[in-house]
Amino acid sequence: MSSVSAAIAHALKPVAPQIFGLMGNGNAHLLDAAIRAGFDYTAVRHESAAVSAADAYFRISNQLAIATTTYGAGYTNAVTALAEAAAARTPLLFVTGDAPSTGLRGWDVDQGAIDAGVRAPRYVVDRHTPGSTALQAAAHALREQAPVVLAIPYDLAAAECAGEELPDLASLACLPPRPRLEPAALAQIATKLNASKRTHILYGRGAIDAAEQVKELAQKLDATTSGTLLARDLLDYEFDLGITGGFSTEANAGIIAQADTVLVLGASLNQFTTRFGELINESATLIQIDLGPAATNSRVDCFATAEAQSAARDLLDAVQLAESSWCSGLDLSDLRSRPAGDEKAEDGLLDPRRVASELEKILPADRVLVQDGGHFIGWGPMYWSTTGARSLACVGTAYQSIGLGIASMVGAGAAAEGRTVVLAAGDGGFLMGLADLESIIRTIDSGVIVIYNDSAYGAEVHQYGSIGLHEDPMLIPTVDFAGIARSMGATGVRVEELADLAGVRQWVADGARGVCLVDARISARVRAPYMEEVLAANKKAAAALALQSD
Ligand SMILES: Cc1ncc(C[n+]2csc(CCOP(=O)(O)OP(=O)(O)O)c2C)c(N)n1
Repeated sequence: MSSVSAAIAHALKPVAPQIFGLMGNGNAHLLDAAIRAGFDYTAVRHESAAVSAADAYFRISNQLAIATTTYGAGYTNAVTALAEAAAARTPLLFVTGDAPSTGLRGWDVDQGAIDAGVRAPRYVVDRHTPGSTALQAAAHALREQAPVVLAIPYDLAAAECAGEELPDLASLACLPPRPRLEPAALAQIATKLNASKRTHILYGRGAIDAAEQVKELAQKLDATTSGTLLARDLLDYEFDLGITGGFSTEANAGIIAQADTVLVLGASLNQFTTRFGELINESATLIQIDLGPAATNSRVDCFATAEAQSAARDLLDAVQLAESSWCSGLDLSDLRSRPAGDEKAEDGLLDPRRVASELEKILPADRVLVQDGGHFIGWGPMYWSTTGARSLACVGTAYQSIGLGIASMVGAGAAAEGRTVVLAAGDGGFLMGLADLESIIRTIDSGVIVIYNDSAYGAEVHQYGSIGLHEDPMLIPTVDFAGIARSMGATGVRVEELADLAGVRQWVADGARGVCLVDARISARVRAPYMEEVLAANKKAAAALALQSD
């Protein structure tokens, strides 16, 4: 005889041995069983951190992790992070306590309804087959690339259960065959690519396992390439232009605008990637290949459903060696250069671009980058390098939440394999995630937290202060984050002058061990180029609306 919780732990240990969690009545037995079974358990201080850490763990390691909370209040504390994982399609297993099987108590909520509301598939264990149900949930997460909830009714957590025969995860998780290009679509796209004189290949997260194939296809087509934010640094290719869309350089965008054919592999072509429609020349042919059933941008001329790796391989066989010499004629000398600004902006506070570009020279190069959301979000991808695919995680951007990126550092740290984890955050988002600064300092071997501290919810100042809304709700009293970090045992460096970065240099020179928090006192006046694009698009939309109502 074993308990339901022990059976779940026994089944999941070989599948997802990493747990992030916070205990309570609903998961006390599960955590006891998991720790006895030898799971790697990381305690966090707010339940949303459990889910965000498991989310980031997958994004960096490509391995499934478990998040666990108690029922009711613990569960609802995690819901925003669960909605983010669902929107971002991150596989993880959220093992949570739930109301007893006899019905809701005063302190329970209908968790099934909430799971459905955030589009998280849900499995509920019973006392007969808890291990099999747990494995089915894990397999579902991997197969469908989704966060899956495994609910343990309160009255069953410690209940006895008889032994059960466990299914084989590999057969449960077996991916359905991923779609290949239909012959007619393959021929049609190959014809368009053969006719092209200046081809650009734009790859996204869906092409992250297709680096070799994309590079070979680009070489054969004499094509330039670029990646979306989440696929940056994928290719080691001399005509790769780097990051595309709102965070690209002007030189990069100028080259993409010359392309007469753009092949998009595994990218959804959202408004940031397309620079609100400005990225791709109006006369260019736009081809999109993605897993979904239809084009995700109305500008697409030719769409085909297929998985990126096989599509690139099939196209490689189908296209002719290009005769053009577009790439070799390009001037790439200025490609990565960006304005770094002076030390200070007009208000006497630091220019964030300069802070970011100085930090690029100081921080250890072997790094993983995690980011929260906010106006600052462009500075990291624009000024900091990372180490290949799966070295950048932006937990929160799919659901457009701030605050989740802070604890994502805990999950990225567990997956970083010796690399330094660098977190970029604003003061607003960091205050929201502050509870887990303790988890970060306790668990990260080598980490840097850069806070772009502008004493404001800067994104709101740019979007709403700029159109005359009252700024009081947008402002934050200046917080001494370096002091907070020191009080919790980390290194804290307040940076008001570039010379203050000497404290960070020293931390690196001392071996870059533990956590160094950089409290960068930046100006809110330096607006990121992507924000200019957002504001211009907002203005255009408002003008169109005004015209309609005239
Ligand atoms: C949970 C949540 N609450 C509120 C918002 C609205 N919001 C978007 S950006 C932002 C400001 C973020 O400020 P900060 O973290 O200081 O970064 P900054 O914009 O100053 O760079 C806010 C409040 C949100 N996206 N998510």
